[in-house]
Amino acid sequence: MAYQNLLSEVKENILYVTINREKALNALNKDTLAELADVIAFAAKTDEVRGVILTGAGEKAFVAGADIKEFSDYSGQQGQELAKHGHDLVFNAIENSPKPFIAAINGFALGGGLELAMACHMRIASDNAKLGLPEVTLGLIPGYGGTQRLTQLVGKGKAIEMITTASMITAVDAEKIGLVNYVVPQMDLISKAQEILNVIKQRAPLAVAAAIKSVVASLNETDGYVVEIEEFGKCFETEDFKEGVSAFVEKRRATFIGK
Ligand code: CO8
Repeated sequence: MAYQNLLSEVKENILYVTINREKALNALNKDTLAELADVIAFAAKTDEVRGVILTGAGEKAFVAGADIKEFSDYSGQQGQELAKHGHDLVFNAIENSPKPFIAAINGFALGGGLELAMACHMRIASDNAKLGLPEVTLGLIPGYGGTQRLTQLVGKGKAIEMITTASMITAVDAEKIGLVNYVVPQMDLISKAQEILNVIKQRAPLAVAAAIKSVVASLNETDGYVVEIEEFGKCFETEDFKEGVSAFVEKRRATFIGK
């Protein structure tokens, strides 16, 4: 499969997917999301694929979020549509995949990047990784399932603290609160993910798929996702959103006015 923004290959029944926009810290633009949707669908329907390892190119970032430059002038309606589209084709598609997905978090996992990792069934972080949901610094909230999945993984108190402070946490702290399964040196990241998938490969594929489906079914609060998409769209109508994005692009601190 030849993609512009992804590297992908199947080796020994494992599909390796690398988001390959290193200069933009692997930020998720529309084209990357479309390619991810394609490769996720491929994984689901291809018997040869028994598990997926998803990572980012380079040693600095897994994914530094949705591509801020792309959505800077979106309306509320466009924001909602983008979020809904992403939920359906990428984030929920990963979570509902019959094949286990492991996020190998090789650096920053921020905003949509952490949301992507949280949609995966397991997360392994390298010891230099930093994780966070910085959307409120842009006048937004997480729009790719982050308010729901972070709460499921770490509980309400920690989730609200992380989302409202927008603070990044270290990989070690992420492991302490259950946000990642393991922390390993960067050079061991992929081999740790392989080790887990090599065990799963020996198990019954239909039972593995049924187990994933059942665990995911126990967690999903559909209404929460609907609320998140609506609230996310409303953020685009605020002056603070324009200010947050301008400040990011101009590399300065944002001044918010609460409108
Ligand atoms: N989008 C676009 N470009 C980005 C992004 C991003 N999320 N992150 C980094 N980049 C670009 C930078 O603009 C820079 O490009 P250039 O060289 O052209 O100026 C390049 O990547 C390198 O980044 P920095 O120079 O900033 O690198 P630093 O080492 O100084 O800082 C950080 C690294 C701390 C990761 C910093 O880049 C940063 O704060 N990035 C933004 C993180 C962020 O706010 N992420 C959340 C985005 S919003 C989001 O994900 C919403 C999800 C829901 C969306 C739903 C539908 C729209």
